[in-house]
Amino acid sequence: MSNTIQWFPGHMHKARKEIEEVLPKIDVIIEVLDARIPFSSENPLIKTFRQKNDKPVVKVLNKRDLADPEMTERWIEHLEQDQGVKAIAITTEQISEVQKITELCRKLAPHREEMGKNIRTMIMGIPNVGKSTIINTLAGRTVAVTGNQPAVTRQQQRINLQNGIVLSDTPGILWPKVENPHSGFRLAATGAVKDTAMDYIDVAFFTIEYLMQAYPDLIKARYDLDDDLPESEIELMEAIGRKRGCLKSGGRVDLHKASEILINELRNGTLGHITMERPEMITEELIKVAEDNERKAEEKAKKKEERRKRYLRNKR
Ligand SMILES: Nc1nc2c(ncn2[C@@H]2O[C@H](COP(=O)(O)OP(=O)(O)O)[C@@H](O)[C@H]2O)c(=O)[nH]1
Ligand SMILES: [Mg+2]
Repeated sequence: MSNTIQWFPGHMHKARKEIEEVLPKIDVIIEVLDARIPFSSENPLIKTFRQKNDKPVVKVLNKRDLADPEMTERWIEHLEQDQGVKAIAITTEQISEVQKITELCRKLAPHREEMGKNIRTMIMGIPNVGKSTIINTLAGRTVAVTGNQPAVTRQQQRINLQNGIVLSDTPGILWPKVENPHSGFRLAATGAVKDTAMDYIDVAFFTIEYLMQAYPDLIKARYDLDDDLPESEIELMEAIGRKRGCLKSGGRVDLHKASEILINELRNGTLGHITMERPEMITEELIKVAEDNERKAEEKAKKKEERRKRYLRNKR
């Protein structure tokens, strides 16, 4: 299984340097996450920034309109266990919800208001979580370009909201995590990362495996399937394909077409309100990723030792 999300260490380094330069003049970080994947849509650097500079953070779970409301509640509770963190779920479709972000900023930096000074905030997050839409909504006008923007350097935005809050955009681009392969799949499935070189079929199989245990009723309802869902991912994908007429000559199911349908319907919400990860799943995954890394390191050390022995033998 290959993880194909583009990762540019050079860009990352530049973003990091630029952010670290401005952070001392920031009072509150506004970290925007995708409510469907609150863990996978994090950028690991933000936590480092926050802890090193001792900055409070508002974690905004955006696109809650697509997520499972019960899971969103659990994520908020989980995220707020961290010191200096307030979490809120919003959809940019509701202006009143977006405006609540500024209320939380005030709660996190009361000393600035007491001094009669603006609260200086910085909005951070991986691409596509809705940062620009939030900025425009708070500004009440279009100041940031939204939608599918190529990863180019733009001018940094800084807007005085005229309500005691100054909002700046992150300089540079913060990429999502790439170490956890599950996160890669979830980012692709939700459309957080669009044109990955990932195969639709791989993404769909990963997705259906999760959905068949987490949201079987939504799958049954959407694809008009019997109460007993097939046990394997491939059978289920075939059943979905047959229901949607994705057939190749000879009557075989066109798995690629079926996969596209599943992924598109997940992304645009027609499948229902779905959250692709739960707090307790993540703990297990992180342990596994750490174990995998350790195993790889051991294998590498072993190979190195074997090479060394071979070399010494040949020399004799
Ligand atoms: N369903 C849904 N889509 C949203 C929401 N907020 C933003 N989007 C969409 O997400 C995409 C990325 O938004 P954008 O603001 O450009 O994200 P940025 O890359 O973080 O600046 C756009 O197509 C937005 O219309 C939301 O609350 N719900
Ligand atoms: Mg943007």
